[in-house]
Amino acid sequence: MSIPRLSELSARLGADLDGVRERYRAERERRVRTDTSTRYRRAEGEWGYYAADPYVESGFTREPLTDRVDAVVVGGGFGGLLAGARLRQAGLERIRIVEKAGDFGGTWYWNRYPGIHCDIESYVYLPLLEEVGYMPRWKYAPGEEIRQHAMAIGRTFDLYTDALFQTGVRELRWDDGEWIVRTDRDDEVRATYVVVSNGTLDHAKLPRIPGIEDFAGHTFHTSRWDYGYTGGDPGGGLAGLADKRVAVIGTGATGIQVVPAVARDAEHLYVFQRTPSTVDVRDNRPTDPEWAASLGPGWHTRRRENFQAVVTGHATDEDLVADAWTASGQVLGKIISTDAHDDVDPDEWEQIEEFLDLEKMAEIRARVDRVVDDPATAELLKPWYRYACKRPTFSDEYLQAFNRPNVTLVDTADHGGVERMTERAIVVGGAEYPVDCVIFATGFEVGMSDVMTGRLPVYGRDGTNLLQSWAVAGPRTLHGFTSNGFPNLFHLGSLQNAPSVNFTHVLDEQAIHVAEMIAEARRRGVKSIEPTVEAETSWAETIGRTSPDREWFDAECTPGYYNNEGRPRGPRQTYGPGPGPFQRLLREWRSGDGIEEVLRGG
Ligand code: N01
Repeated sequence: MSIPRLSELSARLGADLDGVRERYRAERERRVRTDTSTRYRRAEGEWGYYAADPYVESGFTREPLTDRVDAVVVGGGFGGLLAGARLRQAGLERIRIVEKAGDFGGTWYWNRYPGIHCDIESYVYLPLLEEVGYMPRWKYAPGEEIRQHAMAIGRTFDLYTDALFQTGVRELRWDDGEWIVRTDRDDEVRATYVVVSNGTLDHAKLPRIPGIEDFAGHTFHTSRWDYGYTGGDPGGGLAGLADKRVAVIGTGATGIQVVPAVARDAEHLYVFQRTPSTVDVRDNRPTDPEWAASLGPGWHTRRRENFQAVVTGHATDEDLVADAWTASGQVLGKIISTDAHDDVDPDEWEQIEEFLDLEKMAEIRARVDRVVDDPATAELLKPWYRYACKRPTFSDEYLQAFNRPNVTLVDTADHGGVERMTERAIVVGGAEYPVDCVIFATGFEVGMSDVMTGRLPVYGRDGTNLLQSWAVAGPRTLHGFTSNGFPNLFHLGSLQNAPSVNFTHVLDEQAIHVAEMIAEARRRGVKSIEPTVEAETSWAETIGRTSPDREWFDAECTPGYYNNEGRPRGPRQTYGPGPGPFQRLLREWRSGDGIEEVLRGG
């Protein structure tokens, strides 16, 4: 993909750049919140019922376990499953995944709302397809198919045998050369290695809407869909809503998928929007059996590497996925770090990117006009911000839902969101909308693992508390995985690492890296995997030097979780060149002298 020249772009667009910038600024101002710290509450304590597991019977009990395994993996989502699978391939025998849900699947276990699909192509999103021998049935898989695949990984790699479900890890403590893993069921499991992969979209957020506790109708969060109330299943058929007035609050990636399903079955649906999402083309289709049969070994790795290269703006001759994500590769640079344009003058690239962004956003808004019949509703659904300010979304049903007579869009931007709830209604701008049911599509605490929030305390050598040891100078890791003083403990996730939009790919590369470090240590009879302080310092410098400065960009975006609700958040702590170069760096480190640094203590 070649980069268009600036002169070509400005001629092509003839855009009123200042006018658009001014409009973006004005739309942002409408949404800036001054009291952001109090806008959300966690679904815990007296709000804990919003987080209760609807998929298991309550009252499950079992005897506490006291035993010893090779590895404990904290979390049974794709990160934990990939860690388990790669450790199994590395020859570990006793692998215990500890998961607070009733089964594997992570986000796909919890999120079963109607309409749920993965918006990344299934052939690159679902991991271990060749190993499990599975071909997804759709280009964009429904959530249940993804959950089933997670369970199939568990079976294929024999991860059920030692798994503990409905169990939360409470503490990790290094003791005499191994980890003691304590859980909320009083287990005390000793493990040589611990891998922490407890997710970043785990804790549901509820807005602090005044009067929320007065509402006497039915409410739930999308990540705990109440099919007992709505009827139906993730495929739809919500017969229980036929005589109900329903409110959906939130129009992010979840709201976009939920709204069409509820619109089909509810007597009336009110969609409460604060910021419209970008809604791009979906074009889902069943898997072509001939294409599937034509794929040779290694196709999955090739395809997901190609996807990663294209969405990070790296010129490639082919775009295998060819969808709305890859078409936007050149304007995703503010979401996924990349070194793809390092050979262009940075100021010139900023201008080129802004023009490309402008073009993309104009296309997104033109689609709203084409699809939505009522011009006033269409106007409200148009996003006015730069593409990478918010998580892009994709749907061929969402905008169409607003053409139905039983669907009303209620814009809340001028009121900082839903203003108030009463016993029977939602209030915005003084107008009351009586409803029977309120569905919160208000998202999750994002980007914070339980280790980083302190929910999961970790004590290393000499009882040092991991979070406290990072309190002064910030996180200290080698490549985001390991820390001095915390031997044989590995983190998966985004910290001091290189995230991307296809997160299962990122997690798999991380799981492979951890498993290969452990395999090498075992080959050499080395007991302890732990970086030196010097290696951590050097990595912190690399992160500090390369981590992208997005403060100015974030400051111009509408508030949302991508820009920390509009508050400055300091350096991003990611590896600037991006996921491809990071994965290459890890491979070279493993095959070169680098790995010597962490293998100590034989
Ligand atoms: O959550 P969100 P989500 N009054 O935080 C609104 C992943 N995901 O569950 O934008 C009115 O994005 C809020 O408004 P605003 C993906 O990574 C993936 O939708 O802040 N509205 C926003 O519209 C995604 O990014 C898939 O102005 C209020 C919404 O609630 C992440 O999950 C599918 C409000 C929250 O949106 C989270 O997405 C689905 C109030 N008081 C999700 N408070 C895939 O397919 C909040 N809002 C891979």
